[in-house]
Amino acid sequence: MQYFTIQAKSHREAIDKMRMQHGENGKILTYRNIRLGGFLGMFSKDGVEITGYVSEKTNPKNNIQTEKMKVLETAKKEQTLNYILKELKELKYGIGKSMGTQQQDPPAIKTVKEILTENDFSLEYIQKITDKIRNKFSIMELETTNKIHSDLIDWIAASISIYDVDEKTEKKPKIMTVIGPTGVGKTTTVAKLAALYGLENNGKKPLSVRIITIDNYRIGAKQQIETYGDIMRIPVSFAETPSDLKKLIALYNDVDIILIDTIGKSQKDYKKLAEMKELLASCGNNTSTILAVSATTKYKDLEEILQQYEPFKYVSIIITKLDETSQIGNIISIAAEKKKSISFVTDGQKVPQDIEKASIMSFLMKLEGLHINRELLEKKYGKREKVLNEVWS
Ligand SMILES: Nc1nc2c(ncn2[C@@H]2O[C@H](COP(=O)(O)OP(=O)(O)O)[C@@H](O)[C@H]2O)c(=O)[nH]1
Ligand SMILES: [Mg+2]
Repeated sequence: MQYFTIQAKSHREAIDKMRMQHGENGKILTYRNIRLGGFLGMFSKDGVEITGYVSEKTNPKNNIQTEKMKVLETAKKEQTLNYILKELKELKYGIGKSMGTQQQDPPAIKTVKEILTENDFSLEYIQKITDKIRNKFSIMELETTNKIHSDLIDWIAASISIYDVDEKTEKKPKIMTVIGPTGVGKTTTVAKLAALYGLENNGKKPLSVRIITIDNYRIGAKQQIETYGDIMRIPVSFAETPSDLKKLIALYNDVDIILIDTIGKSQKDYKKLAEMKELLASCGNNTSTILAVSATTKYKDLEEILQQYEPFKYVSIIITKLDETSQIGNIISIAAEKKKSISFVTDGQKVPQDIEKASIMSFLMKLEGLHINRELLEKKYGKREKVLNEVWS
């Protein structure tokens, strides 16, 4: 039981003080008149003193009153309040998570999940990004997306790895082999690449380029690449066996670039894939194999394709058909998770202009639902490189 003693100038004031401190639960036990203040018995005044105790019986109405009083008391202790506020600000959602407590997503996390899902990012990717956000930002900051927006873009940008084919100085001739599933646009891309390197472009001196195709299986395939070769005046040859391929490469020993277009086989056709691998093995070590995948492919299928082509030891990826989709999260996710770099992107059927060297910006510009400040981001990540002017269409 809690007891109290209250002194005041009058009975009324003593009761008021007691109500202030203890609400309706203050009960009076004794009452007496006293002298208050003064100095050596002089100048003192009449007063009263009450003693009493705090009843533990609670009355809901009074309780609210008491609570209010308590809050006001605490509010006065500003220092304490500021301290609590500071602690709260620094409290991260990640902490609660690591303690295994279930909690609702704060607004910013919810929004980010929605945006990334809309863009077709994988669950694993979304999880990684939201973990980063939780660990960096406080509960207060996660009330809106304002604070996290630019970090989100930076993290996405950081997850994209670009492969610059031209930076790698290999000895001549440089052999680029394009592999990948049927219909993704390998042949079209080889024609675009041939133009990119073999035609005069933006004042750059054209390189000597040769095309070899080992796609002799499909009717019309031969004609398709030959037509491109004719228009660009770039020689096209055909190889059916490893020895054909070896002979051709030896023949082109002084050119700058040899582009090899390959058979488009389903990634499920293991036998054909193995045959092709054997054939390509005769190209030697100076080959940079590039896997072409279409941006329109589902994440799950991309996973399987990347896996099936793993034995070819491709060094980079070309993303085709970027024009056919507005969601590119699938591509960014799979490349990030499998640690693959992207060398080119193609965004249309027109040969040769619908190709560009992959750049961070070419992906960021396609993200939906994020505020992309192009100028600012270009300063950070460089411009997109539209490599070809319209030579012909
Ligand atoms: N929209 C679009 N279509 C493309 C692109 N690249 C290739 N294609 C088309 O995809 C189809 C298959 O292309 P092809 O080069 O024959 O594919 P391959 O079987 O891998 O050699 C053709 O109709 C091409 O015009 C691209 O970037 N965007
Ligand atoms: Mg083809």
